[in-house]
Amino acid sequence: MAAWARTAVVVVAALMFPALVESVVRHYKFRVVLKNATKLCATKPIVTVNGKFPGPTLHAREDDTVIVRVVNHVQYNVTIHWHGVRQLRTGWSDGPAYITQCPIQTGQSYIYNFTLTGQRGTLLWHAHITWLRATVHGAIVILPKLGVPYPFPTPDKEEIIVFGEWWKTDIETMINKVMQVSLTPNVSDSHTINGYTGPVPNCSSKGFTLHVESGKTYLLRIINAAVNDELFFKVAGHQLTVVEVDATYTKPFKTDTIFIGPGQTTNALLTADQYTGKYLIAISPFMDTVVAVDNLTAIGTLRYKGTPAFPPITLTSIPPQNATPITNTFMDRLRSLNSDQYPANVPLTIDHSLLFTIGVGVNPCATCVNGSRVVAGINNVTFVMPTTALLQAHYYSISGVFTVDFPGNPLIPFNYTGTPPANLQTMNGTKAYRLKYNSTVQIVLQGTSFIAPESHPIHLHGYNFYVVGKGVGNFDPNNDPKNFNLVDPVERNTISVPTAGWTAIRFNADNPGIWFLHCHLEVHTTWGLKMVFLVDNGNGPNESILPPPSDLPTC
Ligand SMILES: *[C@@H]1O[C@H](CO)[C@@H](O)[C@H](O)[C@H]1NC(C)=O
Ligand SMILES: *[C@@H]1O[C@H](CO)[C@@H](O)[C@H](O)[C@H]1NC(C)=O
Ligand SMILES: *[C@@H]1O[C@H](CO)[C@@H](O)[C@H](O)[C@H]1NC(C)=O
Ligand SMILES: *[C@@H]1O[C@H](CO)[C@@H](O)[C@H](O)[C@H]1NC(C)=O
Ligand SMILES: *[C@@H]1O[C@H](CO)[C@@H](O)[C@H](O)[C@H]1NC(C)=O
Ligand SMILES: *[C@@H]1O[C@H](CO)[C@@H](O)[C@H](O)[C@H]1NC(C)=O
Ligand SMILES: *[C@@H]1O[C@H](CO)[C@@H](O)[C@H](O)[C@H]1NC(C)=O
Ligand SMILES: *[C@@H]1O[C@H](CO)[C@@H](O)[C@H](O)[C@H]1NC(C)=O
Ligand SMILES: *[C@@H]1O[C@H](CO)[C@@H](O)[C@H](O)[C@H]1NC(C)=O
Ligand SMILES: *[C@@H]1O[C@H](CO)[C@@H](O)[C@H](O)[C@H]1NC(C)=O
Ligand SMILES: *[C@@H]1O[C@H](CO)[C@@H](O)[C@H](O)[C@H]1NC(C)=O
Ligand SMILES: *[C@@H]1O[C@H](CO)[C@@H](O)[C@H](O)[C@H]1NC(C)=O
Ligand SMILES: [Cu+2]
Repeated sequence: MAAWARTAVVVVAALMFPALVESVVRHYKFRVVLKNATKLCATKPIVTVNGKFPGPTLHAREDDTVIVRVVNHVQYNVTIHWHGVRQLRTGWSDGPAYITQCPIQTGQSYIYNFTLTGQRGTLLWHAHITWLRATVHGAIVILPKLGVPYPFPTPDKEEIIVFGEWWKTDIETMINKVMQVSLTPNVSDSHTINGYTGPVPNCSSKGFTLHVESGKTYLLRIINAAVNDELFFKVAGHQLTVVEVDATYTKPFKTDTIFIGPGQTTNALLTADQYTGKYLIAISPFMDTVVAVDNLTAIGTLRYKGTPAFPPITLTSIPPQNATPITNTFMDRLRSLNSDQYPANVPLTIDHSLLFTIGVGVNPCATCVNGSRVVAGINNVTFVMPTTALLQAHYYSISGVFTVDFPGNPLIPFNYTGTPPANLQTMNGTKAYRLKYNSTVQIVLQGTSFIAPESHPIHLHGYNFYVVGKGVGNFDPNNDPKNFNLVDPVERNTISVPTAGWTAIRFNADNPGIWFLHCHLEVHTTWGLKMVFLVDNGNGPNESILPPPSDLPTC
């Protein structure tokens, strides 16, 4: 054990240098510990990895194997999810609690072991149990294979920029209390940029500063690790060139505003084309419906080398909170690079054509405030968390844990974005939708207007998907597919489905296992906006789930 730990420390130290020399096995040690977060102007301890907020960055190259030993030293159950990592055949390392693994309990440890295949760019890791990911998250940087250049001009420097949300109150206590009586969770007290809060009353955060030199180009690796908020990002006086999202290359385009949902990542080039000065960096929330949101703008500064001590700061205008057109323009401009080297392999024939309604509902609840509970669901099913991990239940054929009757289409079609029906109740269940190995899937994610229509960032584990179409209102199966982009649609793992609208995604089910699909607004996941796919093993030698590791936690 001691020798192993020593190796890990040496390797982590070597990774402080950005030039990773060869494709290897990279070891990390994640100690989950309480830490007083000084950047957050609070003396209250938060749950962190290695005492850092945001947590440590995983640096690796495409084709590397990453081994992370997670040791739990806090009073909470913990799991870690490597958000966007394909986890080909290694679902045991995916991380969502009770879906692919039982939690790592206090005092226990677990080794995540996965290979980065066919991906390069920026992703994130985060806790995937209760609301711990608010403070337990960090960046994953996957460099191209050694000798393979970026498909864009090589930047002079790279910077990681992580957005988050911060609550003054203890977040685990809050969510437990809220769930007992069914209240709407409090919105956060501040957004954060690399752990620094914005201007919060009675809080003297020094704020995040990005130091630049005139004439140089920076690759910003931007991560939205916020819990519930889709965000806009701007840098005063500078354009950004988007080159990659969710660890897939895009056709480059220039923009002054980046729209980014929780769980999404965006790489953008920023050229320091001014001489000196200070420029405002701002993140602000997007919310185009009547749902409460943390409406504070978090700010930082971009500062040129050689700028005198107290320069005036160049400001920028914040997009209106309900700036739906800005989100649409941004999403519509995202296209796969689709080059010979990085083709867009969009499935052109579809084996499973699914329509999933996504939204909230209201169920009776005797012990709740007002006698009812706000829930959420997909195709009218509110997902009930099991107490045995589904991947184990599947692998060992343990019956009674879940059923494979998740409806592929609404059982009762209705006007999804019209006047809601009088009955807003949902069904309960731990249901999976089963897919044959290598079958092709199209899902139309259809927002509903129950209570309030809302934009939902939907995340699929184990896969990237192509975003072939989107629109407002109800999906029209006769006409909308005529406008699908099957040539160069953006490829990603998380997509914001527009408020009272729909988004169509396609993927090839070439990764056997149990894979979670859920809203990445934690409030909606908590309410049940989640389901799983069961993807069968194939017949070939490399088409089955690998056996579970010997240290897999038990429930
Ligand atoms: C956090 O700070 C408080 C007040 O200074 C102190 O009492 C407490 O021990 C600290 N906790 C940790 C985990 O450092
Ligand atoms: C990681 O997984 C590989 C392939 O299954 C296995 O050979 C290796 O021993 C594992 N490493 C650790 C540290 O568990
Ligand atoms: C929610 O916020 C309100 C007002 O800001 C505060 O009084 C209350 O204690 C918070 N609730 C929880 C559970 O933290
Ligand atoms: C309970 O009902 C009141 C009155 O209709 C409403 O204002 C309040 O938001 C409801 N509370 C919850 C938790 O739904
Ligand atoms: C800020 O601190 C002052 C003095 O301690 C206190 O009176 C005031 O209520 C605080 N304001 C907020 C918003 O917490
Ligand atoms: C932000 O939200 C609070 C309530 O949560 C509200 O009182 C305030 O007016 C809002 N501010 C803006 C600028 O919308
Ligand atoms: C669905 O509802 C919308 C909004 O009320 C309405 O414009 C539309 O005509 C309705 N569609 C159908 C098929 O009834
Ligand atoms: C959802 O399921 C509940 C419970 O079975 C039912 O009462 C309700 O009508 C269903 N709603 C829809 C839109 O299918
Ligand atoms: C749904 O499940 C919850 C708890 O998991 C339970 O309290 C509720 O009664 C169930 N509702 C229905 C309609 O089965
Ligand atoms: C998967 O399906 C595609 C067609 O969609 C086919 O070209 C490919 O050979 C299949 N791969 C395997 C491993 O069966
Ligand atoms: C299976 O995987 C191994 C190791 O990655 C590889 O050497 C072998 O060629 C693969 N076999 C097939 C049929 O793809
Ligand atoms: C931690 O996980 C175990 C196994 O599922 C469970 O029995 C226990 O109740 C959990 N503890 C907490 C505090 O949630
Ligand atoms: Cu996730």
